[in-house]
Amino acid sequence: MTYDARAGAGSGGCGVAKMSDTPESRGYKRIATEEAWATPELVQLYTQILDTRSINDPGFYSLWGFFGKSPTPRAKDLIDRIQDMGERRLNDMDATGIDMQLLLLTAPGVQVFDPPTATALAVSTNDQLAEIIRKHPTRYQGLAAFAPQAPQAAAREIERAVTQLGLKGAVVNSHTQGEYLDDEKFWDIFAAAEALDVPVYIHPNSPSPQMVEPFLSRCLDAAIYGFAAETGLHALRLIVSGVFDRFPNLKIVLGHLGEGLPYWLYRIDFMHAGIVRSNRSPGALPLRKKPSEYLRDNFYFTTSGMPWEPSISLVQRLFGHDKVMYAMDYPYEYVKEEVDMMDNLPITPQQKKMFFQSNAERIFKLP
Ligand code: 1DF
Ligand code: MN
Repeated sequence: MTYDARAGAGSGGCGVAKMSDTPESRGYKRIATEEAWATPELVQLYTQILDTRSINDPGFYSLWGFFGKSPTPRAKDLIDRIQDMGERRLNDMDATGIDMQLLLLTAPGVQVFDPPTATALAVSTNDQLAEIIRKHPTRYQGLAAFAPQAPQAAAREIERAVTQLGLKGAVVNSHTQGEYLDDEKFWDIFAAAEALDVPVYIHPNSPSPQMVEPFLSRCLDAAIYGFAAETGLHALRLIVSGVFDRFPNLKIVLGHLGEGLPYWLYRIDFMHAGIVRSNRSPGALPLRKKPSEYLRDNFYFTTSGMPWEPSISLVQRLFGHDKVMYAMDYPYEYVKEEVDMMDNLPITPQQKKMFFQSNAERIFKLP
């Protein structure tokens, strides 16, 4: 497969869905579960950071630098699309046959700001998202942003967003200023999600400042690989820290088919057992289950940016057809042919409906 995904993404030349392509004719709705949006306010604040270099996060500047002083046409196009929650986005969804988007505030969300700013921004962003969804409840649903920098306030905001605004879970963009959620100071967040019975989506971010340098120097920091290294590490840290022994009903969603972890499971289980047996580190204490069993019991997976049958079928085989959901990753990924490819996955009609529709409806409790 040789195409320029970046040139294709957001170009608008992605083809138009056939008139006959309806949920009724195909037998399922297409629900895309990792779709990015941003408020004008957030874009403005990111622009300020770019102008003043006011944070210490090389990964941020690499990720958002494309939108710097003289943005390319593609950058302008992306920035327009990510903020447009009206006609343009709805038309783009129609053009690729997407019935509903689950909206996630784009990476790194509010996690780069100081705690009070980030907490206030999460609240106002979630209010705006709820308003957008109220206008188009059959086309949009969404997850709550929150600020891990202030864990107690974050837990309260997740509860407010779910119980009062009707959002369907929460999204975190991996590390927060180099910190990971396996630190117990963050666990009120997991307690809230578990009590509300809603998932936490761990969305990628650039590798943390501690590890980004060797990625940056070969331009491997973002979606090409760095996101998966960072986010897979985050998920694995949660597992070996015992988060799921403490919160056995906590549900985590990973995009990009599990950020590489499914492929690694045999080795992770084997090595983890040895590390624990030899008492190698206070950071790796015994767990009730094997790492792979937490991935099976507590995790769900989406296909964002990974429209490739061998990888999709591996994850379905390992964890079951009830654990894998469709995602596009609009507007970063916006390629009609990828939707076509997934329509033609070699699975039964019943499994296809689970993949595109009913898993998302069940896991996110969509209306
Ligand atoms: C990109 C991709 C940028 C994803 C993102 O946030 C992002 C990209 C700024 O390709 O430039 O979240 N992504 O989810 O794959
Ligand atoms: Mn994404």
